[in-house]
Amino acid sequence: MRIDVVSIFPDYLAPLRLSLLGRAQEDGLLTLTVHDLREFTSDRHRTVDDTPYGGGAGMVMKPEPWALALGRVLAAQTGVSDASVDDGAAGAPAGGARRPVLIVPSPAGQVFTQAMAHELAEEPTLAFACGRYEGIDERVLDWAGEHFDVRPVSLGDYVLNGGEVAVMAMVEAVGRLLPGVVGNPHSLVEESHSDGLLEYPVYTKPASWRGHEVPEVLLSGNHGRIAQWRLEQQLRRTAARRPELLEGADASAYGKAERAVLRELGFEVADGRLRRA
Ligand code: JEB
Repeated sequence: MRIDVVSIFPDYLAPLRLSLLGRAQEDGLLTLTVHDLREFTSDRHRTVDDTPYGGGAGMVMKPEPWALALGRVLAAQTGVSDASVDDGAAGAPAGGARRPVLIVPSPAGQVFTQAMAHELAEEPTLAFACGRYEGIDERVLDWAGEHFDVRPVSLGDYVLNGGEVAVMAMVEAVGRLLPGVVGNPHSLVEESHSDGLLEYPVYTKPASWRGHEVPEVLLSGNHGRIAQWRLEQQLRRTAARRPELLEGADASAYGKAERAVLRELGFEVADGRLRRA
């Protein structure tokens, strides 16, 4: 996969060169290019912001540097010439090719999920536009929609100072789903959110530590009992921390023991789905 990120703080994205994703880049599984938006300005002060039309607090990112930067990204990702993007001559991609996805982090976007990460991991290229200040002039998104499949996406319902931290999270979530990036593909399916439940607690040696014991069942070697206990822990945690995840969940795989636990937690099974009792 090829990923291009545009930001006024390219160094912010430097940690994406470390660890698992750093290895993925060395192995040629991922090509990550970070572009400095200020390189696409032409005034002496390398200006990327201006005052908002209609008034109000803060500054807004100017459209011109964004068009040049995203034109460069589009050229790099699709091979169309930079100039044809610039003058509006480039229409939909020829031969029915999909438009490249452009993700625009925004507190007003659709909330990023694991399902979205899986969808994005299927794309040949991804572009990310990191805004700052009060955000990017909306016309940039309108114009970009002529060339990209534009997706305004939020990391969650809290306020960040810009898109960079959101991009770090999204690139990590997508990158680790690429074939060969995570050593053991089994560890991908067992985690949180693949079955709609939170993860079960995990333990390692020593079996007794500062008066806290590893649950006896995990030392038993009885894999049936262990699987049963882990599912029960998942249900208890999910009910306590994220009860909204249980409502409507598929309960067709739950047996007598799970149903008893769920009943205790205030849920029951109806038509193969969970609902509040
Ligand atoms: C993303 C951004 C800003 C109002 C207040 C602050 C560009 N979950 C998220 N919270 N905030 C952002 C986000 C995501 N994804 C986010 C991009 C920008 C915040 N700001 C600051 C803009 N409008 C500027």
